[in-house]
Amino acid sequence: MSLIQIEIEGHVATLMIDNPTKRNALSEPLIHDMIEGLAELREKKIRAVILRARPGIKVWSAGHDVGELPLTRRDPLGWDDPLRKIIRELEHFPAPVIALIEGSVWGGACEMVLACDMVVAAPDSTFAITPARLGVPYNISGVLNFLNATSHLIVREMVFTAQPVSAVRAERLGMINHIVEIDELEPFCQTIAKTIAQNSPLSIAVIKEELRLLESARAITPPTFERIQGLRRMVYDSEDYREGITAFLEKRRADFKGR
Ligand code: LCV
Repeated sequence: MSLIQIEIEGHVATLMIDNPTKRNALSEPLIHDMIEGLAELREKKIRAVILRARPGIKVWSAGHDVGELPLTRRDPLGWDDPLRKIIRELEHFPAPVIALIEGSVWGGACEMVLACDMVVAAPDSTFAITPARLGVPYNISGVLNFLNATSHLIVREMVFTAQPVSAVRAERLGMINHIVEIDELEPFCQTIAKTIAQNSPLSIAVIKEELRLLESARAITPPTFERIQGLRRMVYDSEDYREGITAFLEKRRADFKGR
């Protein structure tokens, strides 16, 4: 059974992630279905996509499926990790993706939402960047996605505290486009999507790709990249990394020792 639902109306599609028992954790099966769904929408030359969870949801997505994070000595956020794949799919999708947010957004799902082209959120929704809560060494393009979404001071606060930020504060910071009352969210996003769909899909696709290329244009030398990978490896090889994941799975607070 698919973990997503797709509705198409003219040039606009709605892709709903739908695995509430696992709090829409970004598991390999869910991401597989999302990628297949986006491929279908690309085939149909859809001109705007609304990415949402079930109406009234309390947890939009709990982020990476922690049960899928490797406990062995392997990069948990490598190129082929499902989370990295879906973020690239959204960034490369030729039409704008509008994230319609209700409830709380956690960790890798927060990056996934911020990798969309627009974010429209209910007033009581929240956004949390959680690697430090689990002991995960986030990957460099993911950190860059956060830096492209808001100031370095806010990224530091969100990463170091791992505490949720309200939609009201996120909008004030320019991290999200609009706050809309819950019963207006769907029509509001549909109006934006239909407006986009009336414009040139070719021009939009090219400018979206230009923006992606410019946002990711950072000079980083091979030794610098290798040094960062070495630092990240020290973390995912550490006892703290294993403790963070084990504690989550055992439903207890992690006791980090700094080793
Ligand atoms: C697997 C889950 C998850 C989950 N994975 O419901 O950014 S990084 O680096 O951290 C990156 C690696 C990442 O994204 O990591 C994940 C970051 N996510 C989080 O830290 C949020 C973890 N989840 C929670 O804090 C709570 O589940 C929230 C607050 C989201 C919802 O709490 P609530 O009380 O409503 P439960 O915690 O009872 O969860 C319901 C079921 O979903 C599973 C959880 O294990 C439980 O499964 P069981 O019913 O089998 O016990 N679940 C929740 N989040 N990320 N599984």
